[in-house]
Amino acid sequence: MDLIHFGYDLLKLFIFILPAMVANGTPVIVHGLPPIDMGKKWRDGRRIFGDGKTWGGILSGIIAGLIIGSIESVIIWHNMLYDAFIASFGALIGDLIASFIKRRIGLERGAPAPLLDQLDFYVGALVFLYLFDGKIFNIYAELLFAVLIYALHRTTNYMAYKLKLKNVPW
Ligand code: CTP
Ligand code: MG
Ligand code: K
Repeated sequence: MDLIHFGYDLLKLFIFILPAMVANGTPVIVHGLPPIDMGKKWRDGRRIFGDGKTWGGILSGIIAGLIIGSIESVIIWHNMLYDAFIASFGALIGDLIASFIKRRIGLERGAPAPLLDQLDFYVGALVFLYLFDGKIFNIYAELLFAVLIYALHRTTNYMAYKLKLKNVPW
């Protein structure tokens, strides 16, 4: 494989995923307002999503993703706002689906679910970018990025825990 082309594919993926990464991280710091499920329970008696998914988190995530998209638009001189919105929205939906799955298998809010916790937003962003933006990326770039995101997620969450932004280090 041509290294320069692979480098270009990685950079392209990075530009499209960065708004999603920021949209995913912002709710940890800026959240609030009622929980998305409004406290409602599923038929199994457990919460639909739980208190870890709030409207404030969705709102702050979308806004932060759009800010990154605006900055990118200026840097690469190409309007990235729609792409940033789709990627951020997909990231937050992916995170929501992961919480739904966690509640259905009986995991409490904040309990660790390895791989799911770290990659939910990334898969959500990629799926949304494909479905609503027609974007397809180099699969090897996507896989390498998954490993990088996993490592970055573990590191930043540990730091957020040390800074007392999170109660658990995952
Ligand atoms: N958060 C939020 N709204 C969202 C996503 C995240 O308010 N849509 C905030 C919550 O304060 C949440 C924190 O960001 O606790 C960390 O997010 P995450 O790790 O995804 O949630 P958990 O608390 O671990 O809950 P779950 O078990 O459902 O993943
Ligand atoms: Mg968590
Ligand atoms: K998550």
